[in-house]
Amino acid sequence: MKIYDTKTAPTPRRVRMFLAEKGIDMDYVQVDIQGGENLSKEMRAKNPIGKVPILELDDGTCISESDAICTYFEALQPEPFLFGETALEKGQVMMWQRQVEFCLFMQIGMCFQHSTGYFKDRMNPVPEYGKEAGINASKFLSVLERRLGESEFIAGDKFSIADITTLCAIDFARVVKIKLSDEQVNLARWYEQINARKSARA
Ligand SMILES: N[C@@H](CCC(=O)N[C@@H](CS)C(=O)NCC(=O)O)C(=O)O
Repeated sequence: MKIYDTKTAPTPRRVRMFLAEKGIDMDYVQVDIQGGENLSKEMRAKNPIGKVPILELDDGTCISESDAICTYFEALQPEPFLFGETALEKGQVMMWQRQVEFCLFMQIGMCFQHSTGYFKDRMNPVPEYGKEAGINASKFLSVLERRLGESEFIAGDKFSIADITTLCAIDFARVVKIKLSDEQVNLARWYEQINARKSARA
């Protein structure tokens, strides 16, 4: 079993951190996405949309999409529960996970791609869209600031995949100069706590 990974990219980091939390060892194969290695015929045979991460099982079966890979490992080894344990926790984790993905992670990704032209060899950057996406991401940080004023973790009183996704998004946001503001004290408290976990170095 192995995972096609790119050490510098935010989405594969989510999976590395998730597996570190579970204590699952993995063989990681580095893919040069800036050089376009992910777009080769071989890689597209593993994931037709040419993105990392990709989990390849020993029989050659591939699972792409970071959430799908994490879901697979949660089913194989449920504890520690990172998608919630009870029905209520599962619902709340998934609710926050999706909101963080759509309103923060993806917005930061679009801001990066459209304002830096990093992938201009394979897409048409639209700088105005990049700017708008950055504004959207900053607005959602305010939502999280309020949330963390009433909750220890993003999805409730337990650490979950929603915290992993948020940490990876906020760290990557530095590349496009989106940072927590000095007033966001709840986010700062939460960040310090999550960033101190051993898995954050995975
Ligand atoms: N929804 C996918 C997103 C995967 C994704 O966008 N990966 C980026 C790295 S963070 C990538 O492979 N980019 C290469 C490219 O766009 O050519 C997931 O969660 O796995």
